[in-house]
Amino acid sequence: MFIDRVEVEFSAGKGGDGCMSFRREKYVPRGGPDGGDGGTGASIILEARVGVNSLAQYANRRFFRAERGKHGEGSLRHGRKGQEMRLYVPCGTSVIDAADGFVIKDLTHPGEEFVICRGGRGGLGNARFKSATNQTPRQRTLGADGETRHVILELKSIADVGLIGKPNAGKSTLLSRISSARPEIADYPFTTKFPNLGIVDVDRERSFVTADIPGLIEGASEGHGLGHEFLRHIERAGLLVHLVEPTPIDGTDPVENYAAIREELKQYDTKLSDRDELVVMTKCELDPDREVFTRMQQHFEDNPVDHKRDLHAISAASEIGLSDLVEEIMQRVTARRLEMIDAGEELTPIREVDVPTEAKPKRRLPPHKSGPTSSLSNDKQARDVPTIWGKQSPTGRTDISPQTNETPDNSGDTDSDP
Ligand SMILES: Nc1nc2c(ncn2[C@@H]2O[C@H](COP(=O)(O)OP(=O)(O)OP(=O)(O)O)[C@@H](O)[C@H]2O)c(=O)[nH]1
Ligand SMILES: [Mg+2]
Repeated sequence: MFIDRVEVEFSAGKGGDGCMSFRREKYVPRGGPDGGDGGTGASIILEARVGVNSLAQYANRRFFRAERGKHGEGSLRHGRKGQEMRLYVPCGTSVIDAADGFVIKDLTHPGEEFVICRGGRGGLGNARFKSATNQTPRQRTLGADGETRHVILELKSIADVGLIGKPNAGKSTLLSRISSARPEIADYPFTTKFPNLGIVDVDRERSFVTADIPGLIEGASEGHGLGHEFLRHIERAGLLVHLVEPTPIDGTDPVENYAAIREELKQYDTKLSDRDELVVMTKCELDPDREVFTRMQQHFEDNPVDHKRDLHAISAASEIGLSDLVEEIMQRVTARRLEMIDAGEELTPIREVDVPTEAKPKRRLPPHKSGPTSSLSNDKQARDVPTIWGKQSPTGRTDISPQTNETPDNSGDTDSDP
């Protein structure tokens, strides 16, 4: 299930209470205060991760509570701190304050993380209060409450290109032809109900991410069709590819359809309607005389605002114009990426393999196994081998006597003695 907006409440763990205790032991007079501190409560951390594609794990759970710190105990034992709670979200998730609506954090890069709720501090045990003038302190403090936050998690997909157009225009078909994504395709409107992302590999070095979203219709801003909420998934895209089919099944005029979708974009956000746009006439084999194509060109000439828009004709079915379109998109995406780099912005890696991973910390060996004397380690010493005679030479080697089981001949020496 694809979920792109959830409302949840996060509560960090409470700190453990400090302990009040005195050492009482036989033969230990005046043992003194020995109450330990409480442990810190666990914090909640949100981390963006490549491979997490939806907020589905938050859909059926309203509250997330982290572990509390344990209380302190006597004999100066401190309470254990709570185990931090790390939650993963897709790259492109905005964390929004539910009450005031401001964006707390935008998690766009893989590995980007932040502490959304900090755990409460543990209380102090009475041993902390001892002093020359307070030798039997009966004070201790209680653990502090952890932070609580009521937030909205909203996913705005990260894509370089957004495909827009009326239902049935051929958006999903185009995505399936140029990338390895396999969205649902059918000859009825609103086949696509949630965004699909696909990576288009132009050649070995160059690739871009494309987002296919549900079809827009006139009045989408008033809730017609599937509404226009899903336009947020192309908000981050630097280039819009507007698909227009020449022979809509509902018999509407393609040029009017184009103008209606432009109007819907303006209604959603003027920033989105001002974005760089390529207009693509799909199913061009159904318009052999290029009659609709010419009318579309005429429309751009008549409308100074739309004058600069490039018009392409493609056919996903007969693969006409696809490679030219992909090359044109790649060039525009590359130009935008260079602009972003010049502006000091960081580019988001598009594949898991592109994400820099921290080198694994080397396992530390104890000195007797890693130092210069490691060869003398007990592990590498020759083992005593039990023998039938049970005799061992001082070098550690077992002396094997001849089969006759004779003892070394010392008698001669003895005899020679005077
Ligand atoms: N003849 C022809 N048909 C096409 C072409 N491209 C797509 N189609 C057909 O057009 C129909 C709609 O295609 P989709 O890709 O599902 O259209 P969509 O824009 O994703 O539609 P929604 O998801 O409903 O918004 C399907 O039956 C496709 O087979 C083409 O180049 N030529
Ligand atoms: Mg579709």
